[in-house]
Amino acid sequence: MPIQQTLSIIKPDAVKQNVIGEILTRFEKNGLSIVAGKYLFLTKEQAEKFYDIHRERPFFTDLVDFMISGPVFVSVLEGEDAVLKNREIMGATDPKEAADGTIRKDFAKSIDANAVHGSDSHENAIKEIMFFFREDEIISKLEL
Ligand code: IDP
Ligand code: MG
Repeated sequence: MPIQQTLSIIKPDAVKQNVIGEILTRFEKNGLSIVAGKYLFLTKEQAEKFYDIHRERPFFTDLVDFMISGPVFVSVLEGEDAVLKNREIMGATDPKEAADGTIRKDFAKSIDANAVHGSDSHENAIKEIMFFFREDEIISKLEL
């Protein structure tokens, strides 16, 4: 499997629980490296644009309101098969269905407030990384 990068967002519910460090540790313990990161408060316009693919879904307004309810921690994770690996570490969208030991099982309260976002494909990972980071803000381990 190739070395990939993927975008992670620690959502406002997890930031409020003060578990940014615990969540980042799970990525690192599972072979992913944090190669870029920033703590920020999304604007409504940013949240709407980021979740544009869900614009027609009934939960879109709630999703945007939730994502701007507090600061988030956005990072780029790098490692072998990073997109899929991150999705495995995150667990299912609905924490009720998330496997034991996953982030969503341990930190998410509901399908709306589900602790983390992770890119769902290599193509979307590239788009999502570019949404938040300039090229010079990412320091790949491959370049060191
Ligand atoms: P994902 O975050 O696991 O990739 P998506 O289907 O891409 O899940 O949905 C994006 C986000 O929208 C979810 O993480 C969740 O916060 C929210 N969401 C998805 N489905 C529902 C729903 O049925 N009700 C409320 N919120 C939802
Ligand atoms: Mg998704």
